[in-house]
Amino acid sequence: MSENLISKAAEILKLNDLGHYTVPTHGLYPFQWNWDSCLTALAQVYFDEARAWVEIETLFAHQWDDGMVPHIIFHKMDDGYFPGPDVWSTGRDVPTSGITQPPVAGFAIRQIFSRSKDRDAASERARALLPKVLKWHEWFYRCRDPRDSGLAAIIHPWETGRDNSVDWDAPFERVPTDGVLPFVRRDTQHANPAHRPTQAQYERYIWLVQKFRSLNWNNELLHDASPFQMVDPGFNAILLRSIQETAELAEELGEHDIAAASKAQLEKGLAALETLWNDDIGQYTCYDRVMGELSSIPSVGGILAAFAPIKSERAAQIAGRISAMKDYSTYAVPSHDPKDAEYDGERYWRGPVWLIVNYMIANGLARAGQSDVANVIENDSLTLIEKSGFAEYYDPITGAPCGGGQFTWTAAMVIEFIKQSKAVA
Ligand code: 9WN
Repeated sequence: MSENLISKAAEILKLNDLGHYTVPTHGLYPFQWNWDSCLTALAQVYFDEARAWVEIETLFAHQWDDGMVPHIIFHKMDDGYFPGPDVWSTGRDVPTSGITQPPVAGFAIRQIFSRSKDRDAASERARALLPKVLKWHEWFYRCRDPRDSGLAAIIHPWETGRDNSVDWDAPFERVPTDGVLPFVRRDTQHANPAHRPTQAQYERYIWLVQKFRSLNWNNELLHDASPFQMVDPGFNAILLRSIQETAELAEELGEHDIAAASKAQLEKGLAALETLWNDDIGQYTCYDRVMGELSSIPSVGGILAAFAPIKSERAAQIAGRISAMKDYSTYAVPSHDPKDAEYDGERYWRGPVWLIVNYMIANGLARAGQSDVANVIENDSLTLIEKSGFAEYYDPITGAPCGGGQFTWTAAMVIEFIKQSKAVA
């Protein structure tokens, strides 16, 4: 059974592999996406170590001089996606978007390094990537935390990767739409519009892009100029876990300066993450930096915080929260609490289950000793695949497949779940 799933998943990785990078799925997303690539490389390493390194190296070849690693690399033109390079207009030789995505690269690099059989090549390639990863992490604290709070903000919903989460509804009221140039969406031609963000949300996505473009993508200015500055616990948790893995890998490779810098970031960031704990709902929640308010929205962003090395007491509370939601949803972990009025089981990040999120939560919980809930998440994830194939996301009640199909990171997570659970067994 699991061998069969692995070979089907491997076929999808191959289908979407363009040699030095992998597209999330043909048609809907025809370029390289940042966190998709890093999570995909986790699975590539089981079949071809060199190929896994190339996936990450290609991404870092497009790192900006200031340290940012962009969220999309437009390696070759394809007008099937909006917004394309002309809208971003970042002025790069190989065009990229001008914002970033959850920094899971540090985690991925350490995992690929640990699993690699060719130790010399792994050391050499990891050593070359380490300073670049550190530079990216430093960029977050310099450009996205100008008041030194220990937490990085996102300035566009696409940066968290949870594009239309309910978390962004209130701050989006501050984002105007006047001056947005007319555009034609392409996503709704590839996927069911009922599974995608609304037109009103797209107009605000584009207003922010135009605003940042008018500031020449100068990251010294963008944070303070943005009416949208949100501190997402899940995003910060990914950053912190990557920082922790970077510190450990750097130590292993004798890169003591990188290790020391990373440890200092980790200590400060973990203490700051704790300020996002929301006792009323028993999970972390987002903080609106413009308003100075902790939100009370029950989205998966605050559950994903389990990916960071949080205190075991917190991991236990998050495990409890997932179990409680399981009583009224069939599959763990919904991206939004089904009991909340804003829940929508098929619309993207407003309810559906995403395998990458499940993987990171399960991984963190297992490390924190919460293996019962981690196993529930893994079983639900694999059941969804058997029932509904390798979709982009799934309705947490019916298990129906939503969004794009033949999805790379979904396939990668299937391989990762199965291989890792064998490694533990
Ligand atoms: C915008 C590629 C990406 C993921 C994101 C997901 C979706 C893009 C879009 O697809 O976002 O970046 O156009 O909808 O929300 O997490 O990285 O799979």
